[in-house]
Amino acid sequence: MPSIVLATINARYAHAALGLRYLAANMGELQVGTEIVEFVLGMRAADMVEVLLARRPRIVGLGVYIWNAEETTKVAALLKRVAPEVVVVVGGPEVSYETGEQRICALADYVITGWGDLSFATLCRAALAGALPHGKVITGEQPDLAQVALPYDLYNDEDVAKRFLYVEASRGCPFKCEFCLSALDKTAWPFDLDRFLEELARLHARGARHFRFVDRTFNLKVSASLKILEFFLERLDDRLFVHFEVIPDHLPDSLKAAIARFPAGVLQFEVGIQTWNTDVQALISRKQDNARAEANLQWLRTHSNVLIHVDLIAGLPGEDLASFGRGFDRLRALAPHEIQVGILKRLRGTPIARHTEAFGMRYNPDPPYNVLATDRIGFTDMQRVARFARYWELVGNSGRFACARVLLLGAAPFDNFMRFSDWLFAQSGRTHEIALERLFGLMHDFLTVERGLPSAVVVQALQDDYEASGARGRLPFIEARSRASPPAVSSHRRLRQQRHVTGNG
Ligand code: B12
Ligand code: SF4
Repeated sequence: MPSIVLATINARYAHAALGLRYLAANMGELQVGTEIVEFVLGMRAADMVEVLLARRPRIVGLGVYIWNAEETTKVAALLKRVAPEVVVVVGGPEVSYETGEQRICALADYVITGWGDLSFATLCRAALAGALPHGKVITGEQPDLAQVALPYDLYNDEDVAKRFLYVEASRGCPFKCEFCLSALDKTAWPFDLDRFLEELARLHARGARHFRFVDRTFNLKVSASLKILEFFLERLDDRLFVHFEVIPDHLPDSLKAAIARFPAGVLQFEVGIQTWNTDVQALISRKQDNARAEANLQWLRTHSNVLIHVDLIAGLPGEDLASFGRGFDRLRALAPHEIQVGILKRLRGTPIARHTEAFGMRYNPDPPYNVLATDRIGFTDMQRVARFARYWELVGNSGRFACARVLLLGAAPFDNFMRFSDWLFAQSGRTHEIALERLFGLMHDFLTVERGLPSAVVVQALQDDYEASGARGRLPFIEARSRASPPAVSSHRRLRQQRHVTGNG
């Protein structure tokens, strides 16, 4: 039985927790008595506590992040109620700042802020020796990365076969974007590259093919980026998939040459644009050369096979809806594979808080701390943007409406999609769980009735999308409508009606 359990609630099963594996890898002599237990959002707190207590731990360490803060608070509360003798330690980005304001910190016996790699083991040693420290909040020690044991052997065979494997070639970020927690880092610290690549090679030899780099900026130090890309170029196969977070305005020719050698389906870049508005960029201390970013995105789209996801943030201080819309259209013109529209969040500890009063920023007091209104975007419009973001995932990013999307966006993507989004919500009253086939029908109605596009054109586009999704036969809403035709109508007339709808007549 382990005496120490390290647990967290992941956003989904596919996301394995790298942070806990670092802690476990650095437990030293305590490692044999340490077990990692991972949960997934949606599980009941009492059931999680039962799983934890079944291990009869003396210490439970909980990894707390924005996506699991509320659930983990419930776990900590139940744990301390049922088994008060268990020492509960919390750590992770969510409890690294504003600890005095959080119920989970009040419930826990100890809070380790920041890096936990070495400090968790130190605390456990003290606790097991009966020498518990007095203060509750412990500042995590920043380790010399050369001294940190790498955690990759702790990915088990199931992780290797079925989950995203998070890997880390560097920690920290030298930039200071005020909405981001990494703005608090002084710089970026690299792991020894050869040592890291040896670990990657071992994972690859065990069958791992899905790697996600958590480095804040993969292309910061080009010599290291090139070496990593070379590593993967030497191991290309049909299953390989590698994800990187990339800054958009830094793609020197040597890097482009390496990127261009990858076939389709291997590389995915998440590129933060966040805003094109230079006044807003200045306000939030984001240094970005827009012209260069634009040229690089264009290059990636036309000269490489990289799958490009670009992030935009709505609700930044100083940005109104019109400016956000212009930014969306500017990005759309560059045709990235996905645009990820996020609503600004006030993450605990981030410097963006300094703009709260001047820009009338009203944030949700509970996770995910999304902005509800600003002096330029009122609550009602922010709600509209949030629905826009959700529907954009369904229609714009899902890849299911490649043909119909062209009709939908037309020459004014933001305005047209916002109109669709408002209409769709009025019709359906929901942003989740809209059956795909119903969505096809609603798209048809919007494009024909609201936008006045010819039915034949719309049906053809939707039918093409439907077939591209692997479905056979006619679109179900057309089928349903033809079935619903009154029996008195002659088959000849029914056929004519049907042709009218399908555009084949
Ligand atoms: C992977 C990831 C995700 C995954 C989820 C992973 C999972 N396990 O489920 C996905 C893609 C789903 C995701 C989504 C989001 N994420 Co995210 N994500 C990350 C990312 C890139 C990597 C995390 C990681 O493995 N880091 C490497 C390890 C080594 O660091 P670490 O986890 O921080 O762990 C260290 C310490 O925190 C501490 N520690 C960790 N656990 C414990 C436990 C104990 C007991 C102790 C003592 C210490 C300790 O010690 C570790 C070693 O030093 C980070 C950025 C980053 N590079 O860290 C952002 C990050 C965690 N995400 C962040 C945010 C804001 C989000 C989103 C809200 C973004 C959005 N869409 O707007 C969403 C929320 C999703 C939701 N469902 O609500 C913020 C977190 C803010 C917060 N307070 O938690 C981060 C830090 C990014 C940032 N720079 O702002 N994310
Ligand atoms: S948004 Fe990206 S570049 Fe800016 S501080 Fe965060 S990680 Fe660094």
